[in-house]
Amino acid sequence: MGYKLPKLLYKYSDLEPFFDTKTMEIHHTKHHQNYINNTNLVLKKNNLENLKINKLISNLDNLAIPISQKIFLRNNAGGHANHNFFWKILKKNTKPNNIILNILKDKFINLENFKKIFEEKALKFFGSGWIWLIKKQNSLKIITTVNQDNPLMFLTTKKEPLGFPLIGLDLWEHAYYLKYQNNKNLYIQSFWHVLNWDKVLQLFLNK
Ligand code: MN3
Repeated sequence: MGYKLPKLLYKYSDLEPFFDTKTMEIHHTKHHQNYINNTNLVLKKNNLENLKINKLISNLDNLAIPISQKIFLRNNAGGHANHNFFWKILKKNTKPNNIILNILKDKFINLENFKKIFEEKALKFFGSGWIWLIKKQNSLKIITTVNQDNPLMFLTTKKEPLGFPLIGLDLWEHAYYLKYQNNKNLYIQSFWHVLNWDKVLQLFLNK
């Protein structure tokens, strides 16, 4: 019963020296696990069925639970969904292929410019949250979300997802503080070395 911490397809040390072993381990076994435990608590308390996590977070409005628990779920089920996604798009030494390069060219001129805009927006983002590359109706957009909000949530009055995530980067201090301390910029730069472009392409083609 309940959600379980997903197994990673790599070792905590596999993303060194960019994402360090200790941070990966604490991030996965403590932070992510905590979001899962909290989510399971609310589901159990309310006898809610175990929807796929992405389905749950896009369906929060319709749950018949008190608003305080809805907010708690938004933060914690959101945290589970976000980290679930994050681990899957991490891998060292992949490169964007021509399909990806062309997609990015359409919207951002070229890969370097895309990275620059993404980095600037991530650096400027204040507080805890995430930066994303999302796809919506075949158009790409870089957005940020606060706390553990996810682009699949219905965050506007439109009653639809903001878009489908292709890339997501955790901007919470717990994601980088052990290795990078206050140097958020270095952390953001390091992300390009561990971003799994093959997975990004797969997500783009599937959405
Ligand atoms: Mn995190």
